Amino acid sequence: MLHSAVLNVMIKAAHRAGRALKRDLGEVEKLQVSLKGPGNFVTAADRRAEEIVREELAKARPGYGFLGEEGGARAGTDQTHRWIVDPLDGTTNFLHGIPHFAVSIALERAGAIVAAVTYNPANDELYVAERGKGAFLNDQRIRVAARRRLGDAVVGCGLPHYGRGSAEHLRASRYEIAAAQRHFAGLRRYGSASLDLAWVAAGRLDAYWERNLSPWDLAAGILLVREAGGFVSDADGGDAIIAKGHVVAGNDTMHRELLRLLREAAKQADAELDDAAIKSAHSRASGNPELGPRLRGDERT
Ligand code: LIP
Repeated sequence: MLHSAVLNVMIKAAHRAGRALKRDLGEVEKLQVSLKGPGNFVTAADRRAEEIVREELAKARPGYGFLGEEGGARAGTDQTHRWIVDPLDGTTNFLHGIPHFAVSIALERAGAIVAAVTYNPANDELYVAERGKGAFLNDQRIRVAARRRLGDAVVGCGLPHYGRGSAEHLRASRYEIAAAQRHFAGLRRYGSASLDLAWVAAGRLDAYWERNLSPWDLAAGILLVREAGGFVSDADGGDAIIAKGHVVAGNDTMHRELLRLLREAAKQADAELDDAAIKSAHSRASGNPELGPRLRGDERT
């Protein structure tokens, strides 16, 4: 299949980094059983993969800026182009030997994502898109799923976990999960935002949402979903996905309905907080020393 020159550069970089990660995954599997675990090794693998991607991209387009998860932002001489790169999205999966992670590369031109590559080296699945040219998985055209009934839909999400996410985020996610459980046929949490978005583009997931993400988790996936005919926005329904770090994606119906459910969940979470604050104020006013601290403790969950 014929790709543009710049997409070929991105594919080459993803393949090279992916090959290195696949070799490293074998090592990670051995290190699982060691007392020290594979932590340091994975950090080094992540950095190596970013270096490979950066080097490969810089060879072809030396002036472009670069934003990577590991090395941060590097300005280029060309002010209109920037690579946004996650060399290893799904680090926790990788660390545990779970073969669901990706090298994700996006090209931004004058603030808009114009090309995207997301590659899972473990199963050799390569997702690519260019603005206006459609989205492809291993050279086959992909489209978002056509399902309209929430009760038939399988939806992906990302959830706050140990060391990640504020108390507010945790509280909201409890209501979001409950809403998803009430309405959808299935809820999945795979641990790699770039692949979740690629899977929405490929019609495997009917919809997906996650908060608290970074630009490199999101950039390529936004274009993949749009080029596959899907809708993607921030959780407020706007276009500030990268700036706000939250995302909702699906076909038009799923996207709209998921946004609605998330708004309702946010209201319920706010009401819980107000309720706890009122009860706490009452207990302080009535001088009940038992009730106040206990309720304040509940707020922290
Ligand atoms: C993960 C992100 C991933 C997201 C997960 C998690 P990890 O972090 O990279 O994209 O879906 O919720 O936050 O595993 O790479 O540290």
